[in-house]
Amino acid sequence: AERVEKSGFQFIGPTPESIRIMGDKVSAKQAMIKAGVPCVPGSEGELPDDPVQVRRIAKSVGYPVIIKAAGGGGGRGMRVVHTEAALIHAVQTTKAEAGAAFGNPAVYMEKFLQNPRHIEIQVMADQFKNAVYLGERDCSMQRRHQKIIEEGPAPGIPRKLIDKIGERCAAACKRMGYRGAGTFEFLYENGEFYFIEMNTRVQVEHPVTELITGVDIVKTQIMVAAGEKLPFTQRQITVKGHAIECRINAEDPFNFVPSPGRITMWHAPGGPGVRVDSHVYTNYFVPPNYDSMVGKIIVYGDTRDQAIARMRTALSETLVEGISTNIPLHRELMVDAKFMSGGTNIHYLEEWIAARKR
Ligand code: MV4
Repeated sequence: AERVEKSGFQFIGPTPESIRIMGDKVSAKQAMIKAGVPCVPGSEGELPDDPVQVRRIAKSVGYPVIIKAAGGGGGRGMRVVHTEAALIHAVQTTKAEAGAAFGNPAVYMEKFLQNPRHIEIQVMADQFKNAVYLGERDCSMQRRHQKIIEEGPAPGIPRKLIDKIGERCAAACKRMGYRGAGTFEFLYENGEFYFIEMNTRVQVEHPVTELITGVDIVKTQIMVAAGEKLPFTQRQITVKGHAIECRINAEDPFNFVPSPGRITMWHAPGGPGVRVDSHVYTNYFVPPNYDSMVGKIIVYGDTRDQAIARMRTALSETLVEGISTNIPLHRELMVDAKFMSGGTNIHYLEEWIAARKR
């Protein structure tokens, strides 16, 4: 679904109008400010051409700042600036790259948050202005903007705060007439949420939310796309238990080089609270020209500790022969003390890999 939507071919999903608004990060942010969704402090719109004004905005926001392409997203078209001396060159370079890459040279500025977590809120809406939020996912465990582990609920974040932000997200959906499944991405630092962008699609990590809410997101997406009403209200939604997803990639677990080829043996794990989403079977050929994800193992537990225990067992039961996968990486992370405590930030995995001993 993600590849289909990113290709620009609309199959089942939100209206082209909401996809257009959210595809431009400047207009997305302006819509969120109007709807009362908290955003990262910054330029509140496209940066002007006048260097004097750009310097003034950066000074009032405070360094470090980040310059982002309006047409970017997912980590493309961004540049961090630490000093006024580097500012104007960085803005010009980011604009030139954005024009070439996205066909839109517009850029905006935000305060650069140094150690945030990546927390996202799942929403669903119908064409009758009903909208609900389905709790949150913590997607901080990523490498080079590729998520590898997602979980929900987010460890250590008060439910009352999630509810407050979730209500704002649902209200924003109603205001803009959003339909379908959507995700509001936030950075979370020092107890505060800051909206960064919205994804107008069903995402890879949606099973985490399906397990902790009991909502079938794909079924509901198809229902609302066909013009039906949302089959539940906000009051009927509760978050219960804990879910963790490990993305299984066909790649070397140490140097991350892709490992396409024939899978000579595939055995998926099972048992209570274990779900596997994959298209793979014994003798399946992993093609070399697509992304390397070959499946997802998702576990549910009454508590986070039980979910982790189930994931360890599930990973140990999984057999993949003929190619390399990142399962050894996941097995190490599931016994890592910092992961087990919960609440690691977006830099943790890359720092952990750099310090990892083989
Ligand atoms: C940021 C940020 C710090 N401060 N914005 C990267 C992907 C894109 N969705 C937004 N990104 C970031 N925006 C401000 N104002 C740090 C990142 C970022 C990041 C965000 C989420 C998950 C992983 C990340 C890895 C590096 C940088």
